[in-house]
Amino acid sequence: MFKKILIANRGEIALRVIRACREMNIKSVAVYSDADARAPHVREADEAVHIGAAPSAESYLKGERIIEVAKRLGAEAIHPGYGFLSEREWFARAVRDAGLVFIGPPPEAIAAMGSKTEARQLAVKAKVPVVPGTTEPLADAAEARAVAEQFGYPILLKAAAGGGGKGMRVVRDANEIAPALEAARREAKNAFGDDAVYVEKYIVGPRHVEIQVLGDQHGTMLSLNERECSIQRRHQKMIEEAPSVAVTPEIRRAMGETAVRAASAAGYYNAGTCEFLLDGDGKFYFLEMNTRLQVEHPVTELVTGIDLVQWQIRVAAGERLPFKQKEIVPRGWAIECRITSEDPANGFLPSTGHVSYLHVPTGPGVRWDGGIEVGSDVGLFYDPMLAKLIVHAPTRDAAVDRMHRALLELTIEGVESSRDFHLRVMEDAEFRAGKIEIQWLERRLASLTNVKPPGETARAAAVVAALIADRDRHAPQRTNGHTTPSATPASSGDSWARAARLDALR
Ligand code: MV4
Repeated sequence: MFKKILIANRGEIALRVIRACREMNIKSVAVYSDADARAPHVREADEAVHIGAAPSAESYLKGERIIEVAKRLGAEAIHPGYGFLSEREWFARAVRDAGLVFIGPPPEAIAAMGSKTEARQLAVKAKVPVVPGTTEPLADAAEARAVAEQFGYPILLKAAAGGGGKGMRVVRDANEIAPALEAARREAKNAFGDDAVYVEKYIVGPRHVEIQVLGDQHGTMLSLNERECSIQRRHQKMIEEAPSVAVTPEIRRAMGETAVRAASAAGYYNAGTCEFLLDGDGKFYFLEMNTRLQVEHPVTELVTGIDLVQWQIRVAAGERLPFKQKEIVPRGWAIECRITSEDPANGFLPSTGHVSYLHVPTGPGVRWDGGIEVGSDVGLFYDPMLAKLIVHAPTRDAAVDRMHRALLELTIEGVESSRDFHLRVMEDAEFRAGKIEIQWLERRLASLTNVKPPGETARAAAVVAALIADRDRHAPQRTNGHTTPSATPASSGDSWARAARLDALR
């Protein structure tokens, strides 16, 4: 086993990997930018090395510099986390060429899955169902029209180099094809430096369901079953769960076998995720493969009991997976809420500030994978995700209740967060019934972020003003500028207690 691992990342995922290392008696090396000099991952690692200025292009994306640090400090392997260098083929290759181990898939598999058209060709060859469409980039609009006439409108133009919805255009009739193709090409060129676009039939109202796979370097590839990821906004997932209410044991087996076939066809090992669209009839289509550990991996860990990060490290070191597919049975229900520094009451505007108070939920079945603490400064250099709140319970209903309870316990002061938004989702009847698909959140957003009954905001503000006035009468010596509550209480039930608690804190 490795004696020392460098973590080429920051925030909650760096802490997650450091925790796995410590449990495995492996030394950890953190790297950090100017902005992260006092970040928790720097303190928790056994060693930490400054690698550059705050912008990620000058620090967390400096692959060669990070490899130099690993060699100098005697680390044998590098864990890339997610984002940053995690899906850069050149980095995985450079790590290998430096005589170190990249804790992830081989560079060849990253390259094969990085091109959407190449991934589709690979899938078709492996008899993996894909959405009807082309597997080669389009030459012109006439070609797209021919596909549309074969499968019917709407169609979807997609960037071959794409991901995250960039360079994507829905086309509803023949007249829209030419301008949509031009727009998709322009967007793809800007985002990926490659204007290749292909076409698929547009699937209306599907769920986004993905399969976690885990493979060793001796030919074992396992499906760790599905995650339901339909609750997303502008291609950013906000809530994930495992299992999915829409996945029957038959679909689970078929989708799992399909994901294993796709991964094996790419020569994959380590942890990876195959994304699918699942329609209302139980038909599923392979979309793409993410060749990294994903943000939402904890829900899979909680329902399978398998520590994905520890197994990533073990298989990277050459160990064999000791599990059999039939031993992997989902137990209970897990839900994750991404706690971001975005203000739901203000169009999810990114919020910045100094974390002046933090109360983290605990109690039965609650897990907090966080990257902030009291004293953290939340800026705009990196992703707005502050933490993930994850719960596990015997049933979906119990998990929703538990998440609601945990969110009520959560207090973050000094920066706006998505907490209240998540509370409203947990209270939503459609969400509770599991009636969700990829468009659900954007359709419901207005009502979820503005559910205050008329007059409640004013009433809540009046109560808070009275509390503040009362406190100031008893403690007139207060000096700092925090005289108004930073969060407007969002609904009855939790708002009064919270207002009083915030006031007591001040
Ligand atoms: C689709 C689709 C409908 N039909 N492909 C969005 C990002 C990229 N990973 C693929 N995406 C989609 N591809 C066909 N043929 C709908 C989406 C899509 C989506 C997929 C997953 C999660 C959220 C989504 C939100 C909007 C559109």
